[in-house]
Amino acid sequence: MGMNGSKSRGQVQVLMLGLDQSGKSTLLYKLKYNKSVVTVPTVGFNVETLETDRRSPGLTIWDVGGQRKMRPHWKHHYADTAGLMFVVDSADQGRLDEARKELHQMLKFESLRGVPLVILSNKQDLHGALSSEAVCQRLDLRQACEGDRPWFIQPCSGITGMGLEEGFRRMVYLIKTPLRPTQEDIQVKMKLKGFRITALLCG
Ligand SMILES: Nc1nc2c(ncn2[C@@H]2O[C@H](COP(=O)(O)OP(=O)(O)OP(=O)(O)O)[C@@H](O)[C@H]2O)c(=O)[nH]1
Ligand SMILES: [Mg+2]
Repeated sequence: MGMNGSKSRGQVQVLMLGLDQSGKSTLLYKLKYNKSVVTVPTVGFNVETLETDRRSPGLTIWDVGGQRKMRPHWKHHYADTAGLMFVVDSADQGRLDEARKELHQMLKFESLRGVPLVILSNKQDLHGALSSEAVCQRLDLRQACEGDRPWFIQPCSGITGMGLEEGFRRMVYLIKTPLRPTQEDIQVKMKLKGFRITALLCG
């Protein structure tokens, strides 16, 4: 993955969410421009594209503001999302319960059913940052993703850049290798797209 690669095949939308101050905008600009920028809380959203290799779709990253007043708007971005990234400040233990609640609430939406999830366990450069396993437990990730959601937790730092490329590569991998959909998934997806089953064939 890079900034100036050749044209990739198609473009998919990746939604990046997380509490305010978790570091979403910082890590996005670090990855895209290799720069540490001074951010302000995002009101609305930022959109950036990331190039991938020739065989993978390019990523359009939607970085949506995470302040409490912004969170009711998250759901307006769920349609057509191929991948979810949820960023947590792994050094701020006091807000992990709040992060868990927001994450679990988001994952309940039908339109996000089966959409792969990468947790970016950010701010690993700070003293006291929790390990992936500890963050996984605090977010109750196994329970949140049980069933048909592929997921991965990636430690990273938006300041040093550590782990960022790996996290987005993992996202591409999960998007490209979906789990085999179950009958129920197909029915739900068809319903969401407005298909109706008008006749039942009886044997
Ligand atoms: N030490 C450290 N600080 C970070 C890291 N990532 C972001 N920060 C800092 O955290 C603060 C918030 O970063 P933002 O990128 O604005 O956070 P955000 O998640 O986009 O916040 P909203 O736009 O309000 O949702 C800034 O002061 C960043 O410099 C990191 O990996 N390590
Ligand atoms: Mg932001």
